[in-house]
Amino acid sequence: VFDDRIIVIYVLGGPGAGKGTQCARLVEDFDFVHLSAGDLLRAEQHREGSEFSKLIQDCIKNGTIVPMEVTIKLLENAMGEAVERKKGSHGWEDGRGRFLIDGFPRKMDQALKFDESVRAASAVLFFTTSEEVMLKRLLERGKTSGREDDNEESIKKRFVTYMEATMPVINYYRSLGKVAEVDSTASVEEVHAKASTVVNAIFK
Ligand code: UP5
Ligand code: MG
Repeated sequence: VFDDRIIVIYVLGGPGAGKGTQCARLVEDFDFVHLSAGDLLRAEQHREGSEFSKLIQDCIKNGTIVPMEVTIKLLENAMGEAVERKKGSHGWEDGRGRFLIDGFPRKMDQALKFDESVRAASAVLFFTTSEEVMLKRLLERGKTSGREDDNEESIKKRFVTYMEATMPVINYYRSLGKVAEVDSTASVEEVHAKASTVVNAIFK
């Protein structure tokens, strides 16, 4: 469990909405540690001796959600390591640790569990655009990404999971007044400008 010096912002949005791209940009402006749940799962999938390799691979290919115990453990470990790393260097400027948790929580049970047992999120940064735009971006990326889920069949499944499991999470945080929505249809620069404004407002 992390105390109230740690600030967590969940970054959500459909597959290909631009979560990872925007998080990377926000890290440059604000002193965030960016943790992508998908990247952590892919690293675990390829870690030699991991007992979860096959499970993670199947879930990612089918666009389904890896059991939360696995993902939460990976996130918690990565957060702990980041806090230690920061202590070892000069630390966070104002003593407050800032995390962007990208692509998580994707399902209500994960949201409640993480908020309660790791750290409650202060806000949700929600990137939105049409499925048409997301599909186009992912197919384009698929030409070079090597990601096993950047093909039309997997992408369609990811969209279904997103609508069925993740939208309820966004609506839940919306009911708590925690969601800041950013249209991510425009260029990376334009979206970044809007996202920066939103993050500034969160820290006010
Ligand atoms: N691009 C980005 N922004 C652009 C812009 N404004 N204009 C033009 N192009 C833009 O962007 C996608 C592509 O679009 C890139 O090529 C980029 O250059 C371009 P990116 O920033 O990567 O979008 P992102 O929203 O991060 O898309 P990603 O594919 O990562 O989203 P997913 O949510 O589908 O993938 P994630 O890695 O989070 O999860 C993968 C799988 O892991 C899940 O399907 C699931 O099986 C599993 N998972 C879990 O089980 N649990 C978790 O908690 C998390 C993941
Ligand atoms: Mg991503």
